[in-house]
Amino acid sequence: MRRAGQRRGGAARCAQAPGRAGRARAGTRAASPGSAPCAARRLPAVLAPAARMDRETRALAEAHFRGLAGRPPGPAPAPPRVDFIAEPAALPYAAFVRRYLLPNRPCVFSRAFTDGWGGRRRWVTPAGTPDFDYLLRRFGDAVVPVANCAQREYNANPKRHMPLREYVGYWREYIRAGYASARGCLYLKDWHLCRDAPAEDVFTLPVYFSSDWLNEYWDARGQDDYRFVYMGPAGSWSPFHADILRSYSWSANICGRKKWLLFPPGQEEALRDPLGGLPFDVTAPGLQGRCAPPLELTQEAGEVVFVPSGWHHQVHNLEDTISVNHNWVNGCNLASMWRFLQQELRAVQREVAEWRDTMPDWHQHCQVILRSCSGINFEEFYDFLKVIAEKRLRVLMAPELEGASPGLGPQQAAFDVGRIAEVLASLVAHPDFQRVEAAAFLPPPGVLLRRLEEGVAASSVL
Ligand SMILES: O=C(O)CCC(=O)C(=O)O
Ligand SMILES: [Fe+2]
Repeated sequence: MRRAGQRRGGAARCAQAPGRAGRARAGTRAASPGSAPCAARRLPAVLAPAARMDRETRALAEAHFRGLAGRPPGPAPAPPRVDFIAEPAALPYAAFVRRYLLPNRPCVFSRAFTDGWGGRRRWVTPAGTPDFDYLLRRFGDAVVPVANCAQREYNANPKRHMPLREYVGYWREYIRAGYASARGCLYLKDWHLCRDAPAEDVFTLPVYFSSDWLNEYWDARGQDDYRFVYMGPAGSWSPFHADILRSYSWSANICGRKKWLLFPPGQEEALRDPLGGLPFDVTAPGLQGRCAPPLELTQEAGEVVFVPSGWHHQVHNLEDTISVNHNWVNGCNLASMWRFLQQELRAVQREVAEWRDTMPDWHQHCQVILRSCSGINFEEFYDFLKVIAEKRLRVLMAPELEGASPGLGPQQAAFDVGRIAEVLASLVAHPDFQRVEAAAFLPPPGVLLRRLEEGVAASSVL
């Protein structure tokens, strides 16, 4: 099973959820001292400024999706360059939605957006390098996932776990030896720092990224999160990939610099090998000229990159670099996530087609494989929609309770409900969803769909 195997070995955050699948594979959580359920941790990120869609932005966003009529957006031409937003005051939330989120275009936020972040103050020396002594004092015993950039396992680097103390010791030695080591170039990736050390104030969630259903869902379930820290020496890099579940990503440099190569959705098709596989390293000889050149940008210390949904990318650390990286999904890329899950299920079904007639619970097995490859199956996707939907329905039906769901103004809630209704209607009609044990669902999906449709009707006058 080349395909499933490929994914199993995929870059953890990029090809796999941090939840059950990630833990089952790598044991990250169990191995991490001090890990605490998300529900119990301080949530500076979640309580940050709220994504409040105004009426006009909601109308624009709804018209955008009406125009698509459930179809995927066609291939959009790559923008000539990546916009740089220098001034926080120059980009209200509504402008971010209009210029970047809906057209699914990348942008870079200046360091002014991260001035004052705890991580930028405490994790960095006056010379702008990682403050190893601080990191050791605070997190020396934490067990962290570390990838070896010199090795390849399917479409990612193999990872192992070690105490941060050992990793920092390696990193210091690597620098002393002129950026070389017999152990190869090691890159600390996908460390769930918020989950493992909830008291550390590293970042303040920028308002643009605050409609974040993946983290809202996992926080509600109290199990996990999609909030990560990366740190590695100059020369460490992340192979070519698109992010998990067609999520957006945002990536902020606490210190150091990164080079990004960004490919608009669809452009990766020209890079496939004869077996349909994607390259590991798009800078390898022989690949140049196969498709339009990627958008290339250098992200400086303190800057934040917004990576849109479905854009493949490859990332190189140009200096010793620490970054905070989150994956997020909301009403604007929910349909892409659902399309992706359906594609993944079809791929799984193709791979195991030969057992279809002899295995009585073949469909159930396909769902199990889907979850282990993609981090979520159809049943959990319903649970995800339900948790997010119910909060929004509460806001719409009882706006005076808004305090219970900070950040969810009525326009935002109304937009979200409309997006969930569209995707849930498609899920409910899907034959593979209809095969899932109905008793697993409370409320029954048809009931939730009706409540959402009532919510959409009621909010049309808002
Ligand atoms: O910084 C890196 O090495 C990879 C970051 C990335 O792929 C992302 O934020 O989506
Ligand atoms: Fe990524």
